[in-house]
Amino acid sequence: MRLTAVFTGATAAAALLAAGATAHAADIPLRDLAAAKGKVIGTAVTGSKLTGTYGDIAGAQFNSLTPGNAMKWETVEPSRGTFNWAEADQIVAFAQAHNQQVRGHTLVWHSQNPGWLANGSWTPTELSGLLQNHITTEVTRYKGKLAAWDVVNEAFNEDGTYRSTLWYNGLGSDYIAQALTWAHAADPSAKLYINDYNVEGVNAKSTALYNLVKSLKARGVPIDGVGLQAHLILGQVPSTFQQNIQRFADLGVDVAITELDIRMQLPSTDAKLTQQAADYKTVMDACVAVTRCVGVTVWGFTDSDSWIPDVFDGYGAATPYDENYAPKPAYRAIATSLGGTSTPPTGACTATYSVVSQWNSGFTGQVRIACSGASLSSWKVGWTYGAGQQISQAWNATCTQSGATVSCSNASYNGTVADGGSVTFGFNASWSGSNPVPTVTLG
Ligand code: 9MR
Repeated sequence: MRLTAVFTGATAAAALLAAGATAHAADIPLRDLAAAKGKVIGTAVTGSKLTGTYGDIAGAQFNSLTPGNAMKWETVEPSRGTFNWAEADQIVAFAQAHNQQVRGHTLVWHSQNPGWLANGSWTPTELSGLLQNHITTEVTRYKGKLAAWDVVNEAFNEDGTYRSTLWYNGLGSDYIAQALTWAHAADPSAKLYINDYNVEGVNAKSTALYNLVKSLKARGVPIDGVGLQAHLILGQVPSTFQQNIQRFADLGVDVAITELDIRMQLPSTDAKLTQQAADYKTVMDACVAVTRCVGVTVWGFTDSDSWIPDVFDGYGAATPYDENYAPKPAYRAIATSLGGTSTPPTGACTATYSVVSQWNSGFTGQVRIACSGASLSSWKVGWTYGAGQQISQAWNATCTQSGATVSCSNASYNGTVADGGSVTFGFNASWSGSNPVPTVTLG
């Protein structure tokens, strides 16, 4: 299903669907914009979440999926000889149903390996056999169904030396060539990549990767592409990003941006979101500019499904959609880079409805009114509840409900919304059965 957004208002007052919406009615889905440019726009996904709004957006906006964890060794073979393909199969089926590519991730890594493998003690022959068997089993299972595989992940240290891992320590650096060769034998049509982080700009690590790819090509090892993960920090897109993509392309391999996110210190502010949009655009523009850059995958499309807050204390808001599935300025930046329109065609104030918390019979909601390129001196927001919800109390606005129809207007002190500013009001309400998000109009 394609999501639709509702838009009204030819003046400064525009209305936007709230949580559950993707974007403006005039917007063309990212995947259609990308396809017109011959590019991939992908997202990492979690299989269990591929229903409801999450599934709708993943299916409607992206033409490629990467399983965030489902194809890693610890997931597919948690104990030796016992395989669990459930989540990986589910993601591949979802992708097929939505006419999407799948990027397999990842076959050889030092992390997220099952305990039996990581803690075992193996002779080089045993280790080599285990690796060959793993690659052959997994790649064969998905033969013909995957566009690409991140075969080897994160093989280098920051200084460009090989990372000391189970594989390097046991097999030497040629485990990389062997892994590629085995993967190619199992699925000759899948594009085979080496993937790493902190290799977006020209630096010691990316140069080591460059030299490796060059030598693999010279030896005739099947290597098709380089994955630049691009876990970036706000305001810190490397200045040599495009140059670096180009130098890999000039080796005769494809380049994919495989895990893009741009984290910021929380809380997010309008200024940070604007900077983030500029950073997303820089990354997208660099890929669009280089023919052999096949496309960009974001590492989770919503802030509610991002690894960042779990790992970087105090950081988050790294993806193009907020945690309520409202598209952020970064979403629009991606669209713009792919040839979409840069701003909503009319009106530049939006109202976004979201459920902040919910319990058995009640919930707390909020509406955020934000302006960009316009301002308001007073506002009125309305919606119609579809499932019998009833507001009991509101703050920072005066709300009335008549039947299913709710109307909220500004309090005496918050009618003004400046260009670039926002106002939020909240309310408590009851619900039963279901609590769907209504379409909000701002007038
Ligand atoms: O997104 C993945 C997260 O759910 C896992 O907890 C994490 C464990 O390391 O791995 C994340 O994905 C990683 C990816 O596979 C490789 N590059 C770095 C990503 C973020 O850690």
